[in-house]
Amino acid sequence: MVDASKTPVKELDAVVVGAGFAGMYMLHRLRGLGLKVRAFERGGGVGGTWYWNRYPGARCDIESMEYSYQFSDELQQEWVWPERYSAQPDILRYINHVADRFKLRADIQFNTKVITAEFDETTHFWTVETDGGERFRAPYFVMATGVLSVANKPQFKGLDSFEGKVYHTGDWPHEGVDFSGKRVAVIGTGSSAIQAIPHIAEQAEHLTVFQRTPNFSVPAGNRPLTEVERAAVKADYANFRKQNADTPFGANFHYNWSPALGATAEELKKQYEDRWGRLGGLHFLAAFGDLMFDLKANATAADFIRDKIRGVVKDPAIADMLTPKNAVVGCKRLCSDTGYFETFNRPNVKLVDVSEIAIDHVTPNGVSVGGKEYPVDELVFATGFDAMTGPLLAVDIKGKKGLHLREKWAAGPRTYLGVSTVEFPNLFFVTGPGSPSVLTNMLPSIEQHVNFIADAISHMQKTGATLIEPQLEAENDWVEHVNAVAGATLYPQCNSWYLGSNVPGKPRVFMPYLGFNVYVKKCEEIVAKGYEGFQLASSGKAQASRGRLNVGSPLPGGIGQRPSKV
Ligand code: N01
Repeated sequence: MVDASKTPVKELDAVVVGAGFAGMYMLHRLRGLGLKVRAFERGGGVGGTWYWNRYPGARCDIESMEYSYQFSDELQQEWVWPERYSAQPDILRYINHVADRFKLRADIQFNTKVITAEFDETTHFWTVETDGGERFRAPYFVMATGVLSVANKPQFKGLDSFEGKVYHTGDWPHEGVDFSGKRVAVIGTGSSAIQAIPHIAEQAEHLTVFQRTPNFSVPAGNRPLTEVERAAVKADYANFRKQNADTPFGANFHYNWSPALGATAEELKKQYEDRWGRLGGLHFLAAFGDLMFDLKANATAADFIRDKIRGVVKDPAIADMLTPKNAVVGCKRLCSDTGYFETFNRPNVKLVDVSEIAIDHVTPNGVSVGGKEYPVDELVFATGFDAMTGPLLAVDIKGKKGLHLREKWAAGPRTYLGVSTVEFPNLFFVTGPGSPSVLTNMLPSIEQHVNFIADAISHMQKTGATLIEPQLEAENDWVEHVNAVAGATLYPQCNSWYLGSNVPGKPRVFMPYLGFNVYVKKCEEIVAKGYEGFQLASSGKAQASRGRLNVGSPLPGGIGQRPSKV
C-alpha cells in the first residue's frame, strides 16, 4: 500500500471523476476554457454505464437520434445510428468515437478510482487521492460519476458457497457469457432483467426467474432506422433538439396533454394501442397529461397493460403473477422490452414469486425459497443500483471544517439545483440528486449541467472569484421546491429506486427533480441574476454564508421529504 501522504501532490486546474457521457463532455468543455484537466475513470475504457452494463439485450430506452451529444453539429451529422433504440455495443462504439474525435483519452486516467477528496478553506483547492496512492490538487472538483453506477447486490446467506458463476447486470464480463446448456437463475425483474431475460432464455437450457415485484413493461418497438428517418432529423437537428428540450422529460415522447379522466373508452384505447404498438416504450407514459397526477387516470393505463399481459401470457396463473396489482404505471421506471412477457410461454422458463416468501439462502447448487431448492448452475443478479447518491458517497468527500458529505446527507441528499451543496465549495455534481437527470433523456440533461458548470467556472475566472458555494437559504428553498413538485405527483407513492427504497437502510427520499424545461429556465434565470443563490468569493475573502450547518448533525430530511411549507 502506497503512503499517499508521502507522494508529491500534482497540480491541475480541475479534477473530473468519471469518463462516461458526463465526464467526457465535462473534460471537453473545461479544456476549451484552457484549463489543465484530468478525468479519473475506474474502468479500463470510456462509456460509464455503457462500459459496464454489457448484459445480453442491454439497450437504451430513449431513441438513438436523441440519445447522443448535440454540442457538435459535425458529430451529430456524421454519426449513423443503425436502430431506433441503440444496443449497448453501438452506444459504446459511439462514445469511443467521441473520445477519439475530440482526443479526450490523453487527459483520462483509466483504471483509477478516486477514493478521497478534501477541501482546503484557506487556498480554496481540493486535494483528491486515488487508489493508486497518487494525489492531485485543483481548484475545481467535478463528480461525473453517473447515477446508476454502484451495484446493489443483496448479500444472501450462503452466496459464498455457490459453486457456479455469479454475475451482476451492471458489471458484466467483457468477453460475454455463454449460457448454453446451463441452468440459470435471474434475480430481479426491473429494466435490466426485462431486457436480459428473453436472451438468456433463448440460450440457456433452463431459466428460473425470481420475481419480488412484477413490473409494467411496454414493447419498445425497436427496428432499424431508415435513411429517410435519419435524414429528416439531420435536416434540422437544432430545431429537433430545441423542441425536445422544451418538454418535461427532454425527450420526444409525442405528448398528448389532454387528460385520461373524461376521455371516452375509444379515445383511451386509441392512445394506448398506438403507444403499445407503434410508438412503444416510454412514449406510453405521455399518452395523457394526467397519468402521473391522478390515480384514477393512471388506473386506465394500468388496466390496459394488465389486459395486454393476460393476452400474451398463455398460462393464466403465470400471467397473474406477472401482472402488477395495486401499482401505479410509471411510479417505478416504466420498462421497455422486446419479447419479455412472451418469454414466459417458453417451456424452459420458470417464474418463482418471492414477494411473500423471500429468497432465504443460496446453496452450493441453487437458490432456496421457503425450504425449496431451485437447482442452478449460474446466477444473475439483476438487482439494480444504489442510485444517485451511491456513486457520490462512494468517494469520501470532506468539505469545510472536515464535514463529510455522507454525514451531511445522512438523512438524504440536500443540493442546490442538483449541482452543488452547501459546505462543499467548488464541488460540482453532474446530474446530482435534485436535478432532473434520471427522469429525463440523460444526454441533454448531462450537456445542460456540464454547460452550467463550465460557464460558472468561466465566470469565476473572469471575475477573479476562487470560491463558489450555494447559500444555505437557496439550498433549503430548492430542496423544498423539489419536494413540492414531486409531492404533487404520483411518483413518491411506490418503493422505487428514485426514493432509494431498493437499498436497505437508505433514507426514503425522492431524489430527482421533475421537469427538464422548467429546470433549464430556472438555471438560466439564476445565471442572468449573477448566479443567484450562490456566494462567490476570492481566496481569503470568503463571505460567511447566510446560515451555517450544524457540522456533524445531519439535517432532518433531504430532497424528497415532504416540504414543511409549500
Ligand atoms: O434495477 P431495478 P435495474 N430479492 O432496481 C429486485 C436503468 N436501466 O438494473 O422491485 C429479490 O429497477 C427488485 O425487486 P423490487 C433504468 O433507469 C435502463 O433493472 O425491489 N429481488 C427489482 O425487480 C432502470 O430503472 C435501461 O421488489 C430483488 C430488481 O431486483 C435502472 O437502470 C435498461 C432483491 C431491480 O430492479 C435500474 O434498473 C436497464 C432481493 N433481495 C436499466 N433486491 C434502459 O435504458 C432487488 N430485487 C432500457
